[in-house]
Amino acid sequence: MTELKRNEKLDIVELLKDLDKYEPRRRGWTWREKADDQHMGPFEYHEISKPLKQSVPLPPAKFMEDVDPQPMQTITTEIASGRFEDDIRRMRMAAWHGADHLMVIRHMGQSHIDGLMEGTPQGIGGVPITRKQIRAQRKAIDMIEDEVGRPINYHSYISGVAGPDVAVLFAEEGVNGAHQDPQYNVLYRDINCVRSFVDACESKKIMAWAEILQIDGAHNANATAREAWKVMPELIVQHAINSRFSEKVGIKPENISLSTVPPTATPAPCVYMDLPYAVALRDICDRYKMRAQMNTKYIQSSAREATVTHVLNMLISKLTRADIQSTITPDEGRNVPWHIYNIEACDTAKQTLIGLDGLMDLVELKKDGPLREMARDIKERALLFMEEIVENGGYFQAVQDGFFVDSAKYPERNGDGIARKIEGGVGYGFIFERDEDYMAPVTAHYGYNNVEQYGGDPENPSALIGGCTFEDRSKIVYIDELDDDNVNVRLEKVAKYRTGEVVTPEVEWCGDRVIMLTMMLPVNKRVAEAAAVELGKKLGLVDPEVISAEVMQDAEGTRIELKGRVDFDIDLTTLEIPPEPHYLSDKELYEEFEGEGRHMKVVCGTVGEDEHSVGMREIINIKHGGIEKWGIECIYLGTSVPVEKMVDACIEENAEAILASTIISHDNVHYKNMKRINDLCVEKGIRDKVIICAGGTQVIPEEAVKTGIDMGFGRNSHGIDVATFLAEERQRRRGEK
Ligand code: Z97
Repeated sequence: MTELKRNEKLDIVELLKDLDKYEPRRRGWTWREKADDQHMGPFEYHEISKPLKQSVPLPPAKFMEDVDPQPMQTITTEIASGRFEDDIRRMRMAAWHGADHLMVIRHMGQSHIDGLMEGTPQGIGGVPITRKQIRAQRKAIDMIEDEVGRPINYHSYISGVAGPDVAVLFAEEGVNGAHQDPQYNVLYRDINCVRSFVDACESKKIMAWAEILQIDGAHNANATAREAWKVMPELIVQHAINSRFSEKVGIKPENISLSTVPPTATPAPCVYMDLPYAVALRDICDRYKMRAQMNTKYIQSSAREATVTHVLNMLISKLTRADIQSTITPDEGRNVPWHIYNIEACDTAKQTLIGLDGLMDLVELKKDGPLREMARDIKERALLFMEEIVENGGYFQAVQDGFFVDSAKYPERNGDGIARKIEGGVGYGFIFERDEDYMAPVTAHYGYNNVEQYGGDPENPSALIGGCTFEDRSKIVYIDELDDDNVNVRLEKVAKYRTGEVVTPEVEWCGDRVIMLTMMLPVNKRVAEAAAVELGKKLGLVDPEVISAEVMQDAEGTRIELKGRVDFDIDLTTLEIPPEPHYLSDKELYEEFEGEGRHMKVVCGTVGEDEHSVGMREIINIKHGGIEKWGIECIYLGTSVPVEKMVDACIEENAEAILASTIISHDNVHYKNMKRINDLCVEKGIRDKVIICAGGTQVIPEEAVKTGIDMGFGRNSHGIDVATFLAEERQRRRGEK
């Protein structure tokens, strides 16, 4: 397998070669490990995990020795653009930002497909779970995890009538996590309930063998319910049913993860409502892992709003417990799976969880009062719900009677639950008792394999056929894509982008050319939406569309986010890239000016007959990133300072540099002043001891040095430019550069 290089794109064409021979490295889920050393850069942490080998730290890290502490929680990102080759690149970006649980959510309801899919599902769009797709992605993830230095969990869904077949495929291909919950099939996909539970026995047995971490589907009740905060008792019931069922089939509790969701969002007083719920759930289900799903029910199209909900949800995760933290983005609200939002949400999770590091050493949840009373109330309602299911004749009957996803708070009922018939739904009538001569010479099969009568060993049933695909991978049949709409065709169409000849914007797929514009239009929402589309057209965008509109004030204005496509590429071969500005780091500058015997004194002022003062002060003043920041002592002489006075002050103060500001430029007086400063220094015999710099809006550095001074600083110069120059000029004079 080729090694990825941080400055080179992942080569998808190369990756797709020899997929028929690919074998996954491992089975099962991997958790982050606590770092032996909780000390990183200038900080002491409390519960950070082992650091990454390579990553993209949070933006402020540059002020803090570039540290990139990783929380203990696994961070999930959901990736579902419908083109697996593009998703692979997004996976790499997400991993660099701290994701180690890559969940492939499909475009269309995978569980509507009744059998295993091979080849390309031409015509239905989206990505189903084909062996090819899984292998390509798992192989890429192997490379990515080597690159970042942390194992990455690959995740998909074991649902639908094909659930058990899918489970086998996942076990064979090294999938590490999967949603599996027969209640999801029943309620949301109208698959027959008996069939769903029978299938789940087989699926869960296989998951147990492959040590796939299971996530349930309780959060879907929250996302579907009319008033999501009312379903709290039911959420606990759904978790309980799937978890106990899974344990009985053989999944270890540590591989069972609850998909817990804070049920509501602001403007509800959400922490007041969500925290007791989180406490109640953990009281009842503490032996299982917690996958904290973000609230998706109320998410709208605003990135800001989604982020605040996310952060509030993570406060609950920290105050209680979460082993896996999800990162849902506004994409969920507007159905646009865009790279940038995935990455932003991973950063939001990392930033918040690290920001809350050590929280529970500082605060504790009250042992009495409303928190515990509300938690107790939720638990009692959940228990009563469960008892009623039993009294009513069991789970299937309860589903038929519409117990679930009812919009009232249990025990109240509105009669609007999702009711599914015991004798109905997809797959009804396709459950058969095993015949006497039934035989299943396979590993991880639910129930009786019945191999004895054929001379087999019940302890090792697959030995009868020399091992099933779990033991003998040569029996796995790999089928490549067979239709025209396949990855090779798609890659060919975007070849020019992959080779780096040209570049065009991309949000989801290579070469999709989509861009987003943010604007404020000083009109009401309806007018703003129409005007924004018109504006997009005038800018030459193809198919401009408003994706988010927020009222600033009904008459005064609306904030609009507009998306659209450009119809051109940028030719990279003719692009002129200006050199990167050169700055020394804070650390280097502090070392230069604060080290033993390194103190630097400078005299500064605006020279000639020139009353401009702001520019010079901005260069000096610590508040605006001026050179004082790094310990340079500045003797400020004011404005209209005669050049003689500048030079005399330099001698008197024994200063190392003269910084002259000169804005007025008629008759080239600015350059004349520079020359006079230089000449005076020569005359007075101090030129070799003093660094002379001059700056101003009309100063061209090349012209300035021609006057004999050391450096000129033009428009848009800042303290950092001057400090970097002073430090390096000093080093040059010391003979170090
Ligand atoms: C999450 N944001 O992270 P289909 N089984 C279960 C599910 O919850 C889902 C599927 C199967 C969510 C994921 C919604 N969940 C998105 C328990 C989907 C997928 O192929 O779309 O029918 O099944 O949990």
